Amino acid sequence: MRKGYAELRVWFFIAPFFLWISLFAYDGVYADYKKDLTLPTPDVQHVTIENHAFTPQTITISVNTTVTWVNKDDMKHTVTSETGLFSSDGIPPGGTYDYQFKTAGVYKYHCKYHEQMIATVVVQ
Ligand SMILES: [Cu+2]
Repeated sequence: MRKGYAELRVWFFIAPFFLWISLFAYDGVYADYKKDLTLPTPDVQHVTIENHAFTPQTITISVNTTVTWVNKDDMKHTVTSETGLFSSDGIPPGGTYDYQFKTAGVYKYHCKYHEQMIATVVVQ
């Protein structure tokens, strides 16, 4: 048997090992890469506007959570902060309004059109 052929046979057995090692290493590098690319996704919570009420009437969320109000009534409502911090325009039936709460606190709000519609967002 010629020497060159023997070496080729050795590589035939060794090469898959190197391939396996390199794939393993790549997987580790790629996992780190993916981890770096993954930004924290902002949390979103929903409040439903239905039957002239906000549900839940008090929602407790963590800082940086966005609240999306969904109007399921057949008339316009607003989401209006007691302090003027945020205020939607009239949200039409089927419409939504988003607000992101970046500071801990207790935020009372109401609907401009219907005084009895009051609710609270607690940010902690
Ligand atoms: Cu209203």
